[in-house]
Amino acid sequence: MSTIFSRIINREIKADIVYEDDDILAFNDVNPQAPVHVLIIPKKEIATLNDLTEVDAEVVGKLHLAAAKIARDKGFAEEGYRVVMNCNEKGGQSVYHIHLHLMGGRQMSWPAG
Ligand code: DGP
Repeated sequence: MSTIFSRIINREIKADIVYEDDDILAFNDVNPQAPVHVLIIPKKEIATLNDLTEVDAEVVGKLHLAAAKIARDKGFAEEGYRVVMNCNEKGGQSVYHIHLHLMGGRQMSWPAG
């Protein structure tokens, strides 16, 4: 089932896009939890981490490569940052189109809440 992220991919809803290629899109989170908080998503609709199959391996790798590139471009790759993907209700997922959160620009704590 399509989510609001498909509407962002299709430019039906505005987002502050920071990176795009044929397979993925990255845009600023509407409710940032860090000075930089970017969501990196595949253009393919995949609801949760549980729905990934072998054919998705490359695009999942590309999500992480994009995270590192954006961190470098924004200047905090060396000091450090966090990437996280929430899965289902207890994992804190609210939009059912997989997305990597990239957060940087502040000290992260552990364990995550
Ligand atoms: P998660 O809880 O892991 O499913 O994260 C979903 C994130 O998506 C949350 O941090 C807020 C963000 N978000 C939800 N709707 C929109 C939207 O319409 N635009 C943008 N830019 N971000 C959104």
